[in-house]
Amino acid sequence: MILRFLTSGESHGKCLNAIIEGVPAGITIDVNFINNELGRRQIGYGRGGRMLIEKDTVKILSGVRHGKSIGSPICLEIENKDWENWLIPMSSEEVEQTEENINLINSKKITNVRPGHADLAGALKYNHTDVRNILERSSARETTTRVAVGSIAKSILKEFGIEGLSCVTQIGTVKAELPQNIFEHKEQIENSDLRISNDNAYELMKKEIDKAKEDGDTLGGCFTVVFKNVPIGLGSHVHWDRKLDGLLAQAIMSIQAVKSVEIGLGSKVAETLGSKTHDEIFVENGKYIRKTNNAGGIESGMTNGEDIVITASMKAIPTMKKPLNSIAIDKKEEVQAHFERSDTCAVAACAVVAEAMAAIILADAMLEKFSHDSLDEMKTNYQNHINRISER
Ligand code: EPS
Repeated sequence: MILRFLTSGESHGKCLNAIIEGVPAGITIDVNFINNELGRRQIGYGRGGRMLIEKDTVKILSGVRHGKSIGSPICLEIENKDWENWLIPMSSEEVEQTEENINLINSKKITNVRPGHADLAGALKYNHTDVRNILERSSARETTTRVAVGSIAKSILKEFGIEGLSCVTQIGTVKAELPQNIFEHKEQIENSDLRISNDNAYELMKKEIDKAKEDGDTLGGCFTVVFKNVPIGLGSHVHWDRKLDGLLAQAIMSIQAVKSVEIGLGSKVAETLGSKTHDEIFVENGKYIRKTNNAGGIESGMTNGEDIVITASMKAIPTMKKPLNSIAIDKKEEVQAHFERSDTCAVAACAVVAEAMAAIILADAMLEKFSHDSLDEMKTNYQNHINRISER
């Protein structure tokens, strides 16, 4: 990858960080845009108490001068406001062994592993007796940094008119329609705290979330991410690890609680005849066009100029107020799983994180195709590519 990044930070640690390498010089980096993206991740009917504590905002520590990237690594920092409540249990330094401190640390120690979370495998793998050492990093709080990095990727894509948007299509058993052109419904989606495009399913979805909350349970769902104006020829057919659909699927599958990722028709290809699956090719005003987009904008690992359409499903969050049966790993005794604080439903937030992950992969593919030292160089190469295609 050319656009590489690392993130660090625990859910209740001091802050979250990201270092992003490979951003060309000359990209407009607007701190308000990044903060707006962070805010979009925090919205969602059914989210928990943590979102009332945090108002995620970014500090840009390096790589940007006077609002433009300079080609050096960009370092981002997002403060955890909740850190103030965790100074002793999450201290990076040794703490004085007073009775008060020991009690504080012990009160935050976790041994009752949560089914469905990283707790059991993580504690055994990393040889921890306190499962908090796993929970802190496996928490979906980590997705804050992905959205921050994604907003830098979106800033690169924006220079080429490439735009992404997500829309929730299912919460629990309630389905909402995916509009034909989701960009025409952007305002409605952005104004909906469930990220749905029209109100028909809204009350039913809310009811289902309320019911789960009342029962101490949690809920999953589905969402779709669409990117438009993506040029033909990103990715490659020549090798497995250069196929863009594979890269997008990995990036989105890596988001906490995501259990399936589909592109275009997705699993429906199994039941659809070839004649109804493949998007026939036409020429209109000298341009190659399709009248359908079952491929979701990708054929044989390469973009074909149509919208990139990715659908994913998220499982219900495993931190539950009404806990499942589990085991305490210190005594191997039957217990109820640990509950701290949790969201009842975070599908809308997950959709925003998926937009960010898809943006990172698409921006990387743009840098690979059109060079990556400066935006000017990239734009020249991009225009040559577009001209060459239109002349054929
Ligand atoms: C989240 C922050 C977390 C959780 C949630 C998502 O904060 P806290 O643990 O302090 O409440 O609210 O993550 C989970 C429920 C989970 O199981 O990972 C966030 O910032 O999105």
